[in-house]
Amino acid sequence: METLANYINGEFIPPKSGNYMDVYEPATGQVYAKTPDSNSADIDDAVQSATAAFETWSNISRNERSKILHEIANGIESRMDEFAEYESRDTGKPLELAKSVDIPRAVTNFRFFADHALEFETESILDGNGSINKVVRKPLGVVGCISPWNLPLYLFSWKIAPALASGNCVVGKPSELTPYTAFKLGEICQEAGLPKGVLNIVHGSGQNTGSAITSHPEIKAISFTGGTKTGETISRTAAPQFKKLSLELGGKNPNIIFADCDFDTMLTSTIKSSFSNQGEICLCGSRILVEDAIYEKFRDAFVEKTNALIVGDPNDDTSKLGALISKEHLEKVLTYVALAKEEGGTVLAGGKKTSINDRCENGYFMEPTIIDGLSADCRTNQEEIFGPVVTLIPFSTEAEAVAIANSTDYGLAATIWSGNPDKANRVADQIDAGIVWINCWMVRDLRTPFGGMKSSGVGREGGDEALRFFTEPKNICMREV
Ligand code: TXE
Repeated sequence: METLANYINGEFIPPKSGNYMDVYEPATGQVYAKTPDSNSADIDDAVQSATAAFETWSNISRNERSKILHEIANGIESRMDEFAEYESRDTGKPLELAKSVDIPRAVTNFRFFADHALEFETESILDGNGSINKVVRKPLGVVGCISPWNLPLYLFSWKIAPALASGNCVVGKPSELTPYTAFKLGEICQEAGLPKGVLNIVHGSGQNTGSAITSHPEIKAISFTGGTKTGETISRTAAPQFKKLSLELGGKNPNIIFADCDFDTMLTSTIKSSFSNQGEICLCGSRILVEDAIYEKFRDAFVEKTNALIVGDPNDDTSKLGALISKEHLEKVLTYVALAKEEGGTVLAGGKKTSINDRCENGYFMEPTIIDGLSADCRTNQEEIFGPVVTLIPFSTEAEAVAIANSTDYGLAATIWSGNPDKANRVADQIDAGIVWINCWMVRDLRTPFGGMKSSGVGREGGDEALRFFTEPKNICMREV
């Protein structure tokens, strides 16, 4: 059995406590590795090495930093298949998805910020009375990046890349459920020539390792993606220390389908937005709002397509859904199906745990599930399930669709399907969400702001927003003599 190590000051080292946690392969239910459960002593070491590296890293040219980030991207790309296998093994997601989305996007994240940091502009303001204000942006110092299990390297790199590109040194922690690609990233950094201590990857639980990062006085900012409850806990520790905080939290995203949409394109996309990555993407559309006029037509076609999706071994090319992340998470998702029934819902498709033969017989698989007949305000329609479960809700007017869409505590993303651009834009304008897609889903330009409103988070990632987050502006006002 493989034993993972922390990557601190450019070296792979064991946790000081000697404590480890089991890493499960969700598709088989078997433990395949041990990962450190690091504590504050390990975080102290990581912060110390990051602090020592900061002087040099923040002062080398942006071009130099950019070159090294490109080398990291190249390194991951050259081991694309291998990394995709690791990611699929850790998460249970189809290998094909890890190959086509997760790992390519991690490569793109490093490339994008390597280039974008070179184009990042600062303002200078002339006041008309002979003074010039020059705004300079300085890196913060040592920052903490904490990421979840659903898109492990994708989301880890989405934080690390802008932090490094803007001159910070990082103490990063991947989810303890999916540590492997972050562990291997250490090798890539060594090969890419990233100076020691610039990036430190410390493994462990949220309770021990995560909270040691959040509470460390020398860590100037926390960039976090994960559950809303965890976001609250982190805020309680970090806010009184006046750390900068970027929190990307949960969602309960509406997918609003008007009768005048392009039905076939909408249907194909809605299958993806419902069940990609077993529904374990914060941007998945979990509440499908359908205009009365096409409710039955949509319901029947959607059920048919959903029933045709193959849940199977992530290594099989035919599998569209793999395993859920853990036994506990599978049980949580099944509990929501039971709750939906109690709340008066009808299960139109799926609803059950499913078994896959051979090596996957003990894996955490579940049928893609569709439920209708629920009120918009019941718990099933209000709480994030984060699995392959969607609900159908009919509506008759634009105003009703907007009211239902906005009726949850969340405000991350929304999708609107309509052949009428005026209507689609009017509705988009009224939806409380950080991202609204019209006639598409998951189309991402990395320059755009990414994040949520309400309980879906604070702050934005992506493009200039991320570089602003990881830097501090200083205004230098000079009076011309
Ligand atoms: O998230 P956690 P989990 C949501 C989704 C899911 C729920 C729980 O609803 O069911 O979150 O998932 C670290 N201090 N999303 O359990 O616990 C933890 O170790 C510091 C939405 O994975 O929030 C991990 O590295 N860190 C989301 C990271 O936080 C702590 C994607 C996320 O873990 C900590 C994933 C603490 N006290 C889940 N406790 C999205 N929006 O993309 C935990 N962590």
